[in-house]
Amino acid sequence: MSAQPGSTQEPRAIPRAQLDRIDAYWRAANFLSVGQIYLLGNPLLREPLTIEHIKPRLLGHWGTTPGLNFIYAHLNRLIKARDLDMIFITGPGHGGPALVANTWLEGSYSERHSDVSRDGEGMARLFRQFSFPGGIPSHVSPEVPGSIHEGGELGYSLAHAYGAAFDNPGLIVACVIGDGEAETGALAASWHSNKFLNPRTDGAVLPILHLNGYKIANPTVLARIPREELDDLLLGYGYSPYYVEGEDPLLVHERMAVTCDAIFDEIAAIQRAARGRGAVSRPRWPVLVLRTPKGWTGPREVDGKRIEGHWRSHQVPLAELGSNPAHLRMLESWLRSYRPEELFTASGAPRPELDELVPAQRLRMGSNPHANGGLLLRNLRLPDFREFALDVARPGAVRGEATRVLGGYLREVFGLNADARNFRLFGPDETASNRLDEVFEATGRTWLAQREPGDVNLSPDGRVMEILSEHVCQGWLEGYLLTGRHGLFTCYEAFIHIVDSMFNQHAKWLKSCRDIPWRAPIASLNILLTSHVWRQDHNGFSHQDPGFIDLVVNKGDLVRVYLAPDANTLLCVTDKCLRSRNLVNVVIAGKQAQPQWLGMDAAISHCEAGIGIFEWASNDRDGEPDVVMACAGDVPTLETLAAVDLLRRFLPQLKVRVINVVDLMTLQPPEEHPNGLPAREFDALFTTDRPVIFAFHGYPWLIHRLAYRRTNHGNVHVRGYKERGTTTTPFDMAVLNDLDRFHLAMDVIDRVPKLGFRAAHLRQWLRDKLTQHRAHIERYGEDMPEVRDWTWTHERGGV
Ligand SMILES: Cc1ncc(C[n+]2csc(CCOP(=O)(O)OP(=O)(O)O)c2C)c(N)n1
Ligand SMILES: [Mg+2]
Repeated sequence: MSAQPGSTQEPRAIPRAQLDRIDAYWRAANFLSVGQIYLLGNPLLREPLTIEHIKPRLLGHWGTTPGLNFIYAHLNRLIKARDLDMIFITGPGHGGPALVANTWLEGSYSERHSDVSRDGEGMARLFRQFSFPGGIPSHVSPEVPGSIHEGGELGYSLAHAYGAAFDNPGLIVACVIGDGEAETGALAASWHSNKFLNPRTDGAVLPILHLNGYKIANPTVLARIPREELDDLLLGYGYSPYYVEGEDPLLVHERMAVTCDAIFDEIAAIQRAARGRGAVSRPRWPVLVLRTPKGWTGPREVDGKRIEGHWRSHQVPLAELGSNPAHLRMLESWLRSYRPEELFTASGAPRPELDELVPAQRLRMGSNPHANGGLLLRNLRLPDFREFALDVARPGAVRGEATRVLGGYLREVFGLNADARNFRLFGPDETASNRLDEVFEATGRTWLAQREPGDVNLSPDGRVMEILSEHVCQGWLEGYLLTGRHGLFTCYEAFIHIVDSMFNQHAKWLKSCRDIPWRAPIASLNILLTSHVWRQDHNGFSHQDPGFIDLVVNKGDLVRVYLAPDANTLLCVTDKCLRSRNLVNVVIAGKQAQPQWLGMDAAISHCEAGIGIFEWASNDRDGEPDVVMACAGDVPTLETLAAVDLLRRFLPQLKVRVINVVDLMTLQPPEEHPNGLPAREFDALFTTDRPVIFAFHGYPWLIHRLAYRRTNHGNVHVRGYKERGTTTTPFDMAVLNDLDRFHLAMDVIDRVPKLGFRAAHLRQWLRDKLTQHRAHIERYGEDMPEVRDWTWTHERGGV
């Protein structure tokens, strides 16, 4: 009888010896997991357990661990039997002890951490180091070989798994999903990734829904709906569910082995069919539902309360070892129930019988290079971005749409890397809206679901990945990067907040990797934010939020934030981002037509420094500036230049210096960030005593946060977004937030002491302009022509 999807598998003939071997392996992993949580000494229980052998603080998570160990052991059998190239993603990443135990058993751990040898001494270290000061974290952190997923923050396992599988046709990604994790929005959306996986050119993902019934202190939704409903759900997501259930280990081993054979036969058949002739269609991929008790094989009951098969097993089941001798005895009998004397040699190494389940060196999941993606990383072939430059004969002479220009460059990136198949663009349905649609000349939108005649650019081979879930976009890209490829995520600025926390987690991963020498560098996470706060002409307030960068800068030297004032600077910074490693790069650039300021040579110099004086807009060359006008972001740059234009026309004696910031981190001191400008250079630019009017793309206080230690900080006055938004004209958005040219010019009058009463006439004229503006837009519904059509017309260096 072969296993059929949708039903629990009846036991069938799998040689008993094989099942015993799997069981021994599982017991060894369980023993090693419990040892990590509890033991400081006496690792092999060669003497009776006493309180001196127990860690003073018991930290970790038992409940999920036996299930993870169970799955790992069975996957090893399949890898060996079928020579599979497989990685393991642990959704419930709090089950760190399981993955540490398994990678130690198979030898991968000791190869990466030579001090934790595969013998009794190493086992003692293995136990001691877990969740211990100076040791390793409790989760499946980067220290764990074979991990690309820490799993501390639940929800992203399946998106990571698919990201890893894209363009890796030989790879199988086994992905354990906690039944609690499955309640998250990110995970719920990730099931749909199967509509984006090409069975011919991508690998396979095997989702394993770990239905252990509980979360921390509650049952899980999916464990408490009728089987038919769960079946309908998974079928509705487009999968073929297979079920393995039970509590009796030997029976469940048998069911698992039979079912996994059927599943892997099915995966092989799907791939064979797709890789033959004919059109590629979307298969119904298998999903495995494993329903076993939480805390399986642990204490059944403690102090009259149920533990095994209950949420109480989630963390550390026996917590009063010091004060309650009965607990200590229970722990000892729990550990001895795994019969360690049958599993480990006298010296503490795993017995040779266990080795029989360990896959070949290169196929061990803890040593799979896909899970240390930097090892497989190939540089992108990048076109010369100068070839895509807009010709800007003089500042303001032409108008252009920055992201449209970038689209041409990205089209070429796709073309040059078509054979390498290692670059993808991710976004929630906005590639065209963000005006990057030239990429569709080189590739399509990935789409394995149904297609209809009116569809545009949908293709099973497309490399532009659009799903309306920022979580899934971000998760796919992370998985893709962590397995050694490259990509770019484009997103509306306001909605990138949806992945705030995912950004945090990825940055933490990168930071930890810095201290792990065997983790090879990976391509940076590149995020392009466009359709930004200042130009939400169609959408208004809900779409206006520039706060993502406030979060991003918390991650210090791991991040770069680039605010491109025009198209050529956007080309420069994007090229830089695609070449960088181990960073998160956030680029903000507009998509709307606006005057272009820098020719390509000027843009390159400007981006190289990250900050600089716009000489052509300044008139302080012969002396000291009376005021510094700083700007960061495309709309603030435009308004600053328009303000400078007014000031120079009406107050020609005023010496104005214009500074533009492309690389926001230059504002930080160099001790805080590698791109920080040295104090002397900063003081030379911003002076030590002149007023600085700073027009900023985001919330004003970010500039103060970054620059608060600078000498002239007391004179820095920042204008930015102050949460005044609506559906209105582009210029009115600036006016509502006091960032417009008239307000900026008034700020100068108010802040430069010598102007005072001399500039009173101009100040009044500016004030009246704002009144005219209001009347005009309320009457005509668009900006005054003198505002809308303004551009820079001064000759270089003078009025
Ligand atoms: C996004 C997120 N919210 C909350 C938590 C806190 N938390 C840690 S484990 C856990 C329960 C997880 O349950 P499940 O996914 O079923 O895992 P398992 O039962 O295998 O431990 C929760 C809520 C978290 N880690 N991540
Ligand atoms: Mg659970």
